[in-house]
Amino acid sequence: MSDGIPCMWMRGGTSKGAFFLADDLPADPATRDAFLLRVMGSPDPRQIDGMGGADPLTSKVAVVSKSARDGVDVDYLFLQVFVDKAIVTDSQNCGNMLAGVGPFAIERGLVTPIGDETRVAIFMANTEQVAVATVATPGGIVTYDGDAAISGVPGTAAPIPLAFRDTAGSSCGALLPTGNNVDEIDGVACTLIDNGMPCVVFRAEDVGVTGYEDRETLDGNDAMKATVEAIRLRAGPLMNLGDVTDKSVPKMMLVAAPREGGAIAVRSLIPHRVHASIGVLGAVSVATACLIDGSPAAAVAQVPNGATKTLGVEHPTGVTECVVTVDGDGAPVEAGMLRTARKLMDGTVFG
Ligand code: NQM
Repeated sequence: MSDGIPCMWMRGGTSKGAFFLADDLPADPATRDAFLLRVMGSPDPRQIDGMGGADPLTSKVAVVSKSARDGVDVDYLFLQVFVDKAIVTDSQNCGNMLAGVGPFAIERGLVTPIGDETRVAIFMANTEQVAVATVATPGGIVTYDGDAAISGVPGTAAPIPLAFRDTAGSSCGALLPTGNNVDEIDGVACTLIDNGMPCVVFRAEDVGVTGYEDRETLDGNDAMKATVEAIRLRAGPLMNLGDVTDKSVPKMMLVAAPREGGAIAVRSLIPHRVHASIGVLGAVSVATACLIDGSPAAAVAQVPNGATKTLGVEHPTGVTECVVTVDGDGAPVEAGMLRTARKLMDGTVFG
């Protein structure tokens, strides 16, 4: 497609990518996906002929439109553009790109700012759930400047608190899709869990690593990655996700005891590269796994008391705090996380 399309490039949380109005993109998904592959420069490990940053965390797309749903402002469809394969998938959500959706929707006139903080209710089309973002709009104008710091991003920016309800079973139909707290796959005790992101949670030591390695060290460990991928391919159908060969879920969460004052240490494969930090809904899901009796996560986690728990998820570049509220039976009912976002470019992109 030689004609360009209006596009805003934004950092959302610890991810980065393209934000489009749905009406600006081709309506036919195959034509749209071919365009997005060209925009990112995929498939190519360097994405040299496109805008992607040669990393799954910077090869992401948000498609936003005004919502027709009651009490909801905008609909958000997330698309992951694979770096080295010609795949564009809607099989997952992205809570990091979600942080950019509120500011983008206000900037594009889909939402009218109200006062110094504008609440934007966002329907996450991938999993059909609603998240609420609070965007700083002093004087009725979006600001990206502020004092909030999140691990994995240098400096500070305006805070964008995200609140999630009813994320349990977002893609798998139930928080624990097999009905079990623990399933054994290839001899490894795993918790198959979905509290916003389908995840397989297991002890790092059970696949031969400590869980404290940096991203590069784990990314270079081909033997560990092969073991984890075999578990993932078996877990997919058990989690009601079908054949996950060409899907970006489930995420693989290698856990260990916390060392930095948090609740748990995690290294996540998303699913073929190690995350530089941790996904938002991935963090919510692994934090929830810490609350599941007998799970590999609970065995090493430090969990605070009380119905509203702040659980620090330690990752390769810091600690991400996740607030999970549980009901009288200990079941998670609400989760929240602080994110920030930044507008990087607003213009025309060519595919
Ligand atoms: O889990 C990466 C990210 C994500 C997803 C991934 C995310 C989430 O950090 O909600 O944000 O797991 O593919 O952007």
